[in-house]
Amino acid sequence: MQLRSGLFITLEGGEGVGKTTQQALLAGRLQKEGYTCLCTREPGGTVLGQKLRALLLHGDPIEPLAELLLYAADRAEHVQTRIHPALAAGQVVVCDRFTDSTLAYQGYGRGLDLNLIRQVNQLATGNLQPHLTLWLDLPPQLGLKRACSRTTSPAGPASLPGDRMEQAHLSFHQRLYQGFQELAAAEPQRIVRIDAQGSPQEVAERIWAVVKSRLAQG
Ligand code: T5A
Repeated sequence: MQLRSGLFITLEGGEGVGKTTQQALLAGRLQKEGYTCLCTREPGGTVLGQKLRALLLHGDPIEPLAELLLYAADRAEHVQTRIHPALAAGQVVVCDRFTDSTLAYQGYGRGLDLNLIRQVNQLATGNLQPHLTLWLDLPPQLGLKRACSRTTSPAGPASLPGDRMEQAHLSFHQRLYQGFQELAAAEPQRIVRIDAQGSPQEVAERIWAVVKSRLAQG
């Protein structure tokens, strides 16, 4: 099934809230209903983006402004080469993180000016905004616990060290959690809060109820 101008859905939230898991479940559901779906992510949705992702998450420390601009470079390439073409072809784009992550992490988390970030976001996206943003709401302690369990082998020791953001202090994660709360309150038409507690299937049902209703609006 093709939509006239595509549908752009983003998944947002803190570390380990279940975005990747829910992206796969949502894509499966959409495909079952006959929609063509592009699953992508930021950072790292393009060849250039994969190189930037390695620098951003596993490279040497980066100054906050430089970090902001690298996320913007990843996004500009991603929007132009993947997201716009998929939307133009009438597909549903399901993107794991987008501009709200920059406001939450670089703004509320790192302390960069929110208006500056909005300007950089506008430049990088050419003003493209998601039609629907699903904010997976999970207290930061629970999300970090889930993220840690993913990088820890059953035998005990972590098989991979957490990335730069996962290693940040809990107060950083609490600030960005507050950021997502404020962003959702400011744009209730676009950003829908999803309770991310419960089993993956339970969360997927909550998400599907919202997406189904958005699809019904055409
Ligand atoms: N970033 C990104 C910025 O700072 N600025 C920006 O502008 C952008 C775009 C990206 C990092 O970049 C930063 C933010 C991030 O730190 P990432 O790896 O893409 O890094 O993002 P993460 O949030 O770190 O992704 P995670 O993989 O850690 O978390 P997810 O995708 O939210 O969670 P998921 O699905 O991988 O699940 C984590 C674990 O929990 C289990 C899963 O099986 C997995 O083990 N799980 C559940 N367990 C119990 N109940 C459920 N309902 C569960 N759902 C999943």
